Amino acid sequence: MKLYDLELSGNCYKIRLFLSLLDINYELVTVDFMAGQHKSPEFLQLNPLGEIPILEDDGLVLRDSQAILVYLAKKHGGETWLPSDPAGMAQVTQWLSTAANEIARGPADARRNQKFGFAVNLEAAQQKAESIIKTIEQHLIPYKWLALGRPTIADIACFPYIALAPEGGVSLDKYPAINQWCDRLKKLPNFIEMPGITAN
Ligand SMILES: N[C@@H](CCC(=O)N[C@@H](CS)C(=O)NCC(=O)O)C(=O)O
Repeated sequence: MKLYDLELSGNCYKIRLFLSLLDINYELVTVDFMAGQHKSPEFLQLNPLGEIPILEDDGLVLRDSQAILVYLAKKHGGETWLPSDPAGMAQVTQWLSTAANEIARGPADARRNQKFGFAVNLEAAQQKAESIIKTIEQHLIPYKWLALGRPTIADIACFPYIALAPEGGVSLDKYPAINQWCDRLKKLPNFIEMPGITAN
């Protein structure tokens, strides 16, 4: 199994983290993002969107971090991380969509601007970040995990860019339930760090 990766990408980190939690060995291919390797003709054959992460496994080429989490959960995680019953699957999937929409256009976009200088409407991204962070805080007050009362790929998909929100100028200081959720994730066996997310 091969993961096309960038260390500073929260979307790539989702996959590295989940592969570690699943205790799966794989080959890491570091993409030279600054040189635009992800837009090269060879790379566009793997992903016409010119984005990472990409997973290659047994001839299958998959783009999109949420789709890759689904694939790994169903291939290696049994019913634990993404159950097959309609209600359970949908309850996890609604958070995968949140990761790809509200979180991507909120805290992830604010960080893209503040950390990497991408042209983003910072004020709009920070407002969206505050809004989704408040929603998640309220959701987590009575619950330990985002869905089903246990760790699932809902948590893995949403965690990186929520935890990295301060790098986009959005503080998490006012959100105790989110901080406790992050601490719970960091205690999962085989948790790994990325720059900006430490284990303690
Ligand atoms: N929906 C995709 C988004 C992936 C994405 O935006 N990746 C960034 C790195 S974190 C990228 O490759 N950006 C290149 C670009 O937008 O041109 C996912 O969840 O994997």
